[in-house]
Amino acid sequence: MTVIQWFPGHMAKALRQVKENIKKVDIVLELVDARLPESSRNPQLSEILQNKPNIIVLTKKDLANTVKTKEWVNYYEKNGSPALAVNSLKDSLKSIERKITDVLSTKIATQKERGILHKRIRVMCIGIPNVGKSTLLNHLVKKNVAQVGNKPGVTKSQQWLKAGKNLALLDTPGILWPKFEDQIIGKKLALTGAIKDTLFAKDDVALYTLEHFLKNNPKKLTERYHLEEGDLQKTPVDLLLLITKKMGFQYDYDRASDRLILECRKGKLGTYTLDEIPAAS
Ligand SMILES: Nc1nc2c(ncn2[C@@H]2O[C@H](COP(=O)(O)OP(=O)(O)OP(=O)(O)O)[C@@H](O)[C@H]2O)c(=O)[nH]1
Ligand SMILES: [Mg+2]
Repeated sequence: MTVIQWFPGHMAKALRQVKENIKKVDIVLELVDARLPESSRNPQLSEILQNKPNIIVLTKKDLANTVKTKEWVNYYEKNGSPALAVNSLKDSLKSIERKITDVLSTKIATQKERGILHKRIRVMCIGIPNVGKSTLLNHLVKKNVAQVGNKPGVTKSQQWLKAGKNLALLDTPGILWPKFEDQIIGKKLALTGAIKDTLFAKDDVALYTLEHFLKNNPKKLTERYHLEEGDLQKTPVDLLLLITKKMGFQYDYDRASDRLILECRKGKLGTYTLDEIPAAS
C-alpha cells in the first residue's frame, strides 16, 4: 500500500505563524470537517490552543450524516469544548457570532465595567486545508475578500478581515501534521479533499471508499452504480473492477477511482460520516 505524503514545507511555516499570532487573538475557531470531525483535528493545533478560548466548528454539515453531526456536537460540548455545525454556503452564521459572545461573556462584561465598549473581538480561524476557513470568514464579513477554492492550499498567508463593528477575523493557511497515527486517517483526509490529489494513490482511497459504503450504505452504491444484490458480496477490489467497467472505462481503474472519489466528495453517494464517536470509557 502506498504511504500518503502530505506535509509540504510551507505548512511548518504556517504553523509557526499560528503560534506567533495566537497571543494576539481573543478566541480561536477550530474548523473541522463534519464528515470526519476527529480525523480532521490537527493534534499540533490542539496543543497550541492550550487555555485559549476556542470553539469547534464542524463545517460542511450538508455533506455529513445529520444525526451523527448532532452526536458529534454533543460529544464535544460534553467534553468541555463549545461546538456547533454549519453549512457555510447556506447558513446565516449568526450562530457563530452568538457563540463567540457567549464564550467570551465574562471578558466582555469586564471590559464594559472598565468603560471599554467597542473593542473588536479578535478571532483566529484555523484548521486543515480545504475545510472551509476562508469561505466561513467571507460569509461573516459578507464580502468575498478571502480567496476560496475547491482544492487544498488556496490560502497562502495569514490575512486580517473586518466583520461589521464587532469582529476582526484572521484567516490562516490550512495545516496538516507530519505523521498520521493511522493510515486510515490519511485516506479519510484524501477522500474528503484535504490532501492534494497528486500526493496519494487514488486506487487506495477508492478501495477505502468502497469498504466504507459496503459496510455503511450499500444501498447508495447499488443505486449509483446499478449493482445487483450479489455484487455486494464482492471484495472491494473486485467491486472497483466491476464499477470501472460499468463506468465504461474498461480496465482503467485509476480513472474510475478518480471519478468515484469526486462523486463521493460531491455528495452523489449521499451524506456520510467517516468517524465514529469514541465509546464512553
Ligand atoms: N458543501 C459545502 N462546501 C463548503 C462549505 N464550506 C466551504 N465549502 C467549500 O469547500 C471548499 C474549500 O473552501 P475554502 O474556504 O477555500 O477552504 P479553506 O479551509 O480556506 O482552504 P485552504 O485555504 O486551502 O486551507 C470550497 O469549494 C467551498 O465552497 C460548506 O459548509 N458546505
Ligand atoms: Mg483558505
